[in-house]
Amino acid sequence: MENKVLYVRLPCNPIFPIGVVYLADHVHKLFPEVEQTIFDLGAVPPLDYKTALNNCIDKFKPNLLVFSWRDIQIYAPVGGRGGNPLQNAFEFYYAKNPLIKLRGAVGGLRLAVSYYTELWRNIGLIKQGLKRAKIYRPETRAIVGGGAVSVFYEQLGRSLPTGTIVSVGEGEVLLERLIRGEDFNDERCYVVGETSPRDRLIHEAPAPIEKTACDYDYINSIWPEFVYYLQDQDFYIGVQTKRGCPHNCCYCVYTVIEGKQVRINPADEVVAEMKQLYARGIRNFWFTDAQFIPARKYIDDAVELLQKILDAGMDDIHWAAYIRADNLTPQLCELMAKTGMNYFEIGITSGSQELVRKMRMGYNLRVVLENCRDLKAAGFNDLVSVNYSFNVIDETYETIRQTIAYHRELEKIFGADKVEPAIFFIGLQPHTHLEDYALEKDILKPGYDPMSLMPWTARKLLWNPEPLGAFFGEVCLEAWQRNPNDFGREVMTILEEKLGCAELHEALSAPIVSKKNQKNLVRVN
Ligand code: B12
Ligand code: SF4
Repeated sequence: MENKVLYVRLPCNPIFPIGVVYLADHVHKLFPEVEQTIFDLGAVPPLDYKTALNNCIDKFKPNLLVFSWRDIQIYAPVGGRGGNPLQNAFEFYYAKNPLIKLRGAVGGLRLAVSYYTELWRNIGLIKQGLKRAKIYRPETRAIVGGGAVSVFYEQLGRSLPTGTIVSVGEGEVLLERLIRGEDFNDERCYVVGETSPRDRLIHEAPAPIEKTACDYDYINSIWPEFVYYLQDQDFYIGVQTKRGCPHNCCYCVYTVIEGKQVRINPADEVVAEMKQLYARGIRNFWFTDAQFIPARKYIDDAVELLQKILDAGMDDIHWAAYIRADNLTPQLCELMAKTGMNYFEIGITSGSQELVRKMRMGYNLRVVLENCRDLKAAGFNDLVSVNYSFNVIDETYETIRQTIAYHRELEKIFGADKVEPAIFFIGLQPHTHLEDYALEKDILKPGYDPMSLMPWTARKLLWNPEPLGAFFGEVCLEAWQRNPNDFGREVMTILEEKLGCAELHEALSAPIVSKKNQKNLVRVN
């Protein structure tokens, strides 16, 4: 019997399901005869998940179920699906007032319930889907992948049905092999109950495939709900322009999931893809790259792409991305402003050059400031989100003062209302240098469960170690109390009230430390 592939995007906040769209497009280009359907649970009300999935399977009768699971981790300084996770956790851990502590405990409990409910619900949907599809095609296989699976592949396998293929990173080649009926054991995957994940599986390099423009006419034909994403004028549709990030930031797993080898999607193909969306009325694009300009040597690629976007006549679009602002030139800044970049996130993590170096971020903060000035001069007048994660490693009152000085300088450049300090606390992820560091320092024990939301584990995974942990806890609690709607700015204000502000030159200089004395953030891969 012929292959029929059903892509199920598991429930998710309304983010465009670019992963399954690209997979379906890739498979179609290689195997035009294979029938495919995309079913997006992100566009279905929660009460209808089970029935809607059953109906879809009854109608389509697939023999390959491709489940895409995007996110699991929820620590963020914003309201998540079950409330504000960071606030709840901090109230529970740090509040002195017993009533607030209790509120934190209740909130945390509610959150834990919602977290575990979502986890088990998604696993339940995979089991249910597989069982249903087997009624029609007993040989049906389930394969799971996506961002969440890539991070937690070792843990998730334990709860999935025997025979399920658990995939890490990009799924294009694995699907190709499956459809051809070829052996796929050397791909970044394992089969529940049959094989175990190889040691350091996630560190294996992804296959170097060259991406071509997604064929949205075809996608439209296999995905009736596509139009749902076209209706909202404020919605940012994902377009990938490259894969991979060469950096080594201590807490980051993107560089491992996507690999360190940067693979550029040809600019003409990216533009051809955007033009199809543009023709359907889309004006907002999110370049979903781990970093839009991963290093200086990719500046020319970014210039080429943006110039081609202009040449294609798409001069009324907006776009956003993660930007390493150390890799800009005046020419690129001009093109960014001209092509309508209206939001970007810089993940400098700290405004202290010394800490930035210790965290292996590879940023030169002075260069970031110079480039931001160029960007402003080029006419950029929109929002910048600067991601700070306090207390990652070796934070002191002095480095906090430096971060404040740095942030105030960014405000001088862009305007205080345009620079949004996004205060994150790192959610420790497996396969990162920070995990190695935590294990080495005995903060975590080998065999810990990185998915656990039990308070004793979560307290360590939500990275805010002592001696400064309690201090940050109290500052954040005060910020939520004073101004919950402008949390990030309020945190900066309180920190400045308490500690003052360093001179900018102190923030920008990192004293050279001899190798011997340098705090060792564990081995390099
Ligand atoms: C861009 C991005 C964003 C953008 C998205 C913009 C947009 N409009 O699309 C923004 C900034 C908005 C964002 C927000 C968040 N994000 Co985000 N984001 C990313 C990032 C960098 C790229 C995702 C992407 O679109 N890639 C491009 C597409 C093509 O790849 P893909 O979807 O992963 O699909 C490929 C593979 O995964 C695989 N695949 C996918 N499904 C399947 C299924 C099968 C069976 C197979 C075999 C393969 C497969 O093949 C696909 C094609 O190659 C990833 C990190 C990363 N580098 O992967 C994090 C990531 C997905 N985000 C993550 C998280 C947690 C979030 C947030 C929840 C953070 C927060 N706490 O607020 C939010 C909220 C998201 C929401 N649902 O509301 C996590 C998810 C895992 C986790 N830890 O739980 C990731 C992995 C980062 C991380 N390491 O923690 N994010
Ligand atoms: S630059 Fe960004 S994507 Fe790359 S390793 Fe650092 S944090 Fe991760």
